Amino acid sequence: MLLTDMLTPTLRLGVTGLSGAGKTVFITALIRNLVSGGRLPFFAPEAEGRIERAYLEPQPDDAVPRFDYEAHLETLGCDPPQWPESTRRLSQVRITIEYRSASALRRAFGVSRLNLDVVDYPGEWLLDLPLVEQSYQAWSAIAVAQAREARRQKHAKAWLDFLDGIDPFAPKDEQAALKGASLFAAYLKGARAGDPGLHTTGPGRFLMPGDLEGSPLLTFCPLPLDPKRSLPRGSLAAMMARRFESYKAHVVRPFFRDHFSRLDRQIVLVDVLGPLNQGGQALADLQGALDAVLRVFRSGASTWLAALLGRRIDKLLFAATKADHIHSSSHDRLEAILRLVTDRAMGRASAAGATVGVEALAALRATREAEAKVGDELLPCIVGVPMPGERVGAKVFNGKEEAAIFPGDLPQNPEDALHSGARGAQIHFVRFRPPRVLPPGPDGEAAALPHIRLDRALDFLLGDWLA
Ligand SMILES: Nc1nc2c(ncn2[C@@H]2O[C@H](COP(=O)(O)OP(=O)(O)OP(=O)(O)O)[C@@H](O)[C@H]2O)c(=O)[nH]1
Ligand SMILES: [Mg+2]
Repeated sequence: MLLTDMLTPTLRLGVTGLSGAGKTVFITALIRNLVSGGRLPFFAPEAEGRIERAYLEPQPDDAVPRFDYEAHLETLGCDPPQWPESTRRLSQVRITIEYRSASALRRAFGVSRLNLDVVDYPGEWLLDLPLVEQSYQAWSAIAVAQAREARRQKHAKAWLDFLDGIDPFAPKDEQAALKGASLFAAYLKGARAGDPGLHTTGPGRFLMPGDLEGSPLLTFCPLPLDPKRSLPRGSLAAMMARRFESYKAHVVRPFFRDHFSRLDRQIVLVDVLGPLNQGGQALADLQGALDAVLRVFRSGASTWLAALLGRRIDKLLFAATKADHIHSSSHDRLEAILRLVTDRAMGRASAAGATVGVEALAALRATREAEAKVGDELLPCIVGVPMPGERVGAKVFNGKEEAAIFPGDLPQNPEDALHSGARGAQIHFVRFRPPRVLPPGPDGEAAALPHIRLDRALDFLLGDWLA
């Protein structure tokens, strides 16, 4: 190793977000914009022409696969363009940025370097964060109550029927554990597939097992228990509790210790628009799930994570993703809803002394803006190619033709978003095809990828490290 490698500072950026929030697209767009010099007028080091070059380093950690940037770009570059698939395993990437410092003194020592380390993982695994601080009994009580809620009950019926037919205090029984775990996993997956806006208590690996497919670590499920009653030795409940603890020890703690405990900066990506499409209940659900996850990141000695944290996250950016689904005149309202949804997490981070930012962004902009005249009124529209099968009224799109869409107005008062009925807010978003990602031209220059405020996000997260 060269001395310069050892002296290069490393910034660990946490990209946090539930499944579908836009992590993989964000990381791909971030790399591409840094490596191929995107249009980033609000990213000061780039705008000031101080970035010499940025490139992907060979993987620093032999045990973790490299983020498959090239494959994601290739997917986006297909004809017709496709979005990357939902992430199934953890991966990591190191981008080295060579830049000239803004300070004359540091410039005198030549080009400076920064390593930027980013991890991508299936968003479902985040649902495991809150488990670490819960006992098996407490988790069971929450999970069983949640499964009985109206929106989830229809998916959970087979598992709830199974629970009604067993005695948690009967002697342990492997077949019962296997059956319970498989019905519980089927419920979580069914709920997710039937209603993508529905968040459950996890465990995340039941939804996205990764390399734990079929592992005994996943043969447990919640049971209807009195949280205050202790579990008799040798009972089914005691066996389940032991496996829950093993899952925490062997799966959850290492995941967070290795990838979340040493973050310097964090961007929390939130898809606010998806739940908005489904109404206030879905938004409240997102609020609850995010709060449970982000709670673990609070500082102070009382959390297990804080105890592990050598470094402290000093800057957090909360970002509402996919802002290209709405006209820019609504971006302020989108930010206001994001503030409401992440209110408590933001409060905790600020109180702990971190700098907190809020932004509506699109890492990869799939639409452009237009105005459509309807009667005497000019409506702010967005124009893009809706994904095949998307509909507006009776119209079903074929994935090939462009359409101008008025998705509706976001509520002026963000509180109203939480209280709207299903599909009641007169808002309807459709998914668009990604923009065409052109291969580099004969001169090797790649065309810049369109985005909305990705440059501001980069400036907030990296700007001062590149000063
Ligand atoms: N229009 C638009 N859509 C986006 C953007 N970012 C993400 N999306 C959409 O959101 C979907 C999910 O994005 P991903 O980046 O795969 O989400 P993720 O957080 O990695 O999800 P998991 O891998 O399941 O955890 C994509 O397939 C796109 O449909 C964006 O900037 N603009
Ligand atoms: Mg992903």
